[in-house]
Amino acid sequence: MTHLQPPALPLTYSRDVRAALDAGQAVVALESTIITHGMPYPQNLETAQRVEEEVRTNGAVPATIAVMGGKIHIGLEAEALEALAQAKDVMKLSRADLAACLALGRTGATTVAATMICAALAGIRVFATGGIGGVHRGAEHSFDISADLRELSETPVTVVAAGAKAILDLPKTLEVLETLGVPVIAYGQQDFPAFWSRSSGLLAPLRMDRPEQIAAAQVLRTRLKLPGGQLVANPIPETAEIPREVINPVIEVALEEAKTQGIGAKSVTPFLLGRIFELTNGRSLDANIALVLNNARLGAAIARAMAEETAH
Ligand code: PSU
Ligand code: MN
Repeated sequence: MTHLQPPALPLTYSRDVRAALDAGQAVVALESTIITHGMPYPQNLETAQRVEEEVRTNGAVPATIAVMGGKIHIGLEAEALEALAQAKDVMKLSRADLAACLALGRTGATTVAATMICAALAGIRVFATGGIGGVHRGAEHSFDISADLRELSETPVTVVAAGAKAILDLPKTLEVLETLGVPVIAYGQQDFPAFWSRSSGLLAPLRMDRPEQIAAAQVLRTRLKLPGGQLVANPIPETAEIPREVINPVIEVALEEAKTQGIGAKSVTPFLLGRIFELTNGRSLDANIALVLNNARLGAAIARAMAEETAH
């Protein structure tokens, strides 16, 4: 009896990423919402290129993920990255939108949740980004809780971020992560970082100081049949930090504007980040770039450790 082959996944790989995966080498997934819904052109393109370069310099292959031309791209060739950075009408894709974007033949940028889904499909287990989505302030009224949190509990990818974005309610975000069984690991310190600042004033539930430990924990999680990934909270480098007392009043102003202007749903995060950029005269963007580069370095180290771990 012949078995029907399942239809091929709508994935397409860049040459580098295909070769690295075939050889069992370290690969780090990168999201694309940060490119299309986070930074203005051309800083978005320059940053994306620098982040990819940072991953390479640290011994891993970068796989920037996006939906273009009816396919999920695992790694973008240089021209595709340039096209995405200038594209108009790009959908912001989370778990709910990924299949719809493909069906519509539209261009879509992947959030943390969608990047995790695509990375896992491609066999990539480490992903570096800026900050994850979480529980928004006032969520007790708006119910606005990012799908990123549930994704971390379901999809086996270790996400390296500078904590959750400080525009969020961080205590509630940590509570939901705990409820969902997501390990939250601060890297090299006790405190949970707050994106632009090194500390949120909250303790992280777990601390690790070496990439090998983080890699081993992800491998063990899967071996124990625990679904889901891990959040690695890597503090922004000191030289780029914006102290809490400086950024907090700015966040308050942006939140107030979002409220009066009735900004909701998917637009909240891009709106707030955009306003904070304007209100800090670009300082928040410089900090954002520095922390993403820092996360790319750590992501590469974890991916190398994971490639070692599974080679034995
Ligand atoms: N970085 C940006 N802009 C963004 C995001 C990151 O500069 O919009 C995205 C991330 O991709 C994150 C998402 O996964 O915000 C969370 O959005 P939401 O709260 O709508 O789930
Ligand atoms: Mn939301």
